[in-house]
Amino acid sequence: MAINYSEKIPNNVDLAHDRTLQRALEHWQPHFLQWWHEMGPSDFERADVYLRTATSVDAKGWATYGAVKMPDYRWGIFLADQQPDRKIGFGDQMGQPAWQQVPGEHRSTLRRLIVTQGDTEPASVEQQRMLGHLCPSLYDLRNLFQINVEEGRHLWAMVYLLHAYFGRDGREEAEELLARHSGDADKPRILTTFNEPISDWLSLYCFTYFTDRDGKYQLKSFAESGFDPLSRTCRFMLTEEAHHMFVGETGIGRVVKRTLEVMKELGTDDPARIRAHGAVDLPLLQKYLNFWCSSSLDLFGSEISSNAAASFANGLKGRPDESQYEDHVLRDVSLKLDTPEGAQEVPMLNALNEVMRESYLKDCEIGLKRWNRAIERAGHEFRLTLPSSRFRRAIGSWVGLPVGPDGKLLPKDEYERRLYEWVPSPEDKAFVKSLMQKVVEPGKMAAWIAPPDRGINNLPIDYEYVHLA
Ligand code: BYC
Repeated sequence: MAINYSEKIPNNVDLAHDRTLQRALEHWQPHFLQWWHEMGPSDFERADVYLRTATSVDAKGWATYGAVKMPDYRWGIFLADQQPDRKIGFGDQMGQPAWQQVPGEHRSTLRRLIVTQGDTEPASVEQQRMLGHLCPSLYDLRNLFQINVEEGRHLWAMVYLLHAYFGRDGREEAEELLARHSGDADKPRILTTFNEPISDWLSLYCFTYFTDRDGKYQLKSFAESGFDPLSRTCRFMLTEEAHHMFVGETGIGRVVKRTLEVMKELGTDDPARIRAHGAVDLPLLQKYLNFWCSSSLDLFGSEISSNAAASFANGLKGRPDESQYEDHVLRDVSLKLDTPEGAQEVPMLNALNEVMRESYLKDCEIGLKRWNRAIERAGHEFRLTLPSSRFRRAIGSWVGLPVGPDGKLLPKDEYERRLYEWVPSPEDKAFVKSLMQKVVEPGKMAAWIAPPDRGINNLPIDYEYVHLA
């Protein structure tokens, strides 16, 4: 179904034929806009931004480009097309028809999952609120805003589900999604990573590389859900998500490229000289990777989780790309897990968070291989790595243990003494912050980052992607 843009809330769910739902969402809409005004990108409301907007959910219409002022962006409700006769693809009810309504017995679990997903979307916009003032180029500024408006739309996607399928509880949860705030002492966001400040662009690239990739995995696991409206919503969200990870991967790649140029120019790999020249030395980049990767690993939950087991067995949350597996019930299998107490044989159902975390880590390797190839080609020995999944964990069996990024247990005092060898110290952060000087001349880049290989939608790199008012 094409998206109807003449309505107050653009949608492809035939909202006009459900007056009660339409009214409820139209009541929430001004609250969302007020939140955007107060907590969204600071100060750029009058700028014309070259944004893509979905005009339909198919390949032709999902990316239509044009200059838009962000408050006028048409946030709406877009579900991927329904697959006729879709069946539940995993768990104890595998093969039964997918649910078009919420099964009563799974109501509170589904609501908790949808709320947790929904909470991350506005949280990320809040985290990135001030970055526009420090942008390394207009190209990057536009990408930031594209991500921000789409995270806003992903909030709409979850709020639609809450309003349409969870009655009064759902409407209350939708209000709460605008009331919690990233980093707020009294009402923080639900998941820890979404309360971490993102105050520089190196953090933004790491966040979009690692944390948005968790988003990809979580959305893929919901795309498998037996609750069909959730599956369809997440399938369309995934189309948009790819660009966010692209910003992360190419962003870090451009930082590496620029650093290698500076190293060549200066004929040194001495971090102090590279910093003095206004670029990010590779060991510093490694610390940022360690920080955001380890934080994002927590987002998969505990290695051994009865929540994960129940969600899978009940057909609510599958594994990403469930069809690639042979066994979709997992009642008779187990997995050996390394825990601080030694190897442990765990029913596979209870180990699904870990299964997902491991496939996520494999996906994370792809960018590292690419960046390391560039470093190798430039003739340097240094290699970027992913930290061990036991490092700096705040969730699961390794929580709080003094483990280094190589995965080895250390004496507590050594761990504490050396932590700033592995994650950014206050001085590192201050240095990175000092690099963040706003560059807004079309085609110009900040000195710490190389230009992208190409512009957006086949436009040149020096196109005026954001026309500042
Ligand atoms: N921080 O059995 P456990 C994205 C809680 S990113 C704080 O270990 P479970 C995006 C957990 O809630 C994707 N608390 O784990 C990216 C539970 O509390 P309750 C977001 C945490 O339940 C960038 C308790 O610990 N989507 O889209 O199997 C920009 C024990 O739970 C954390 C989702 O996360 C944490 N890190 O799995 C924008 C999908 N981890 O309920 C957007 C929805 C765990 O006992 N969420 N806890 O009070 C879920 O599927 C699950 O809730 C989790 C946890 C995977 C997060």
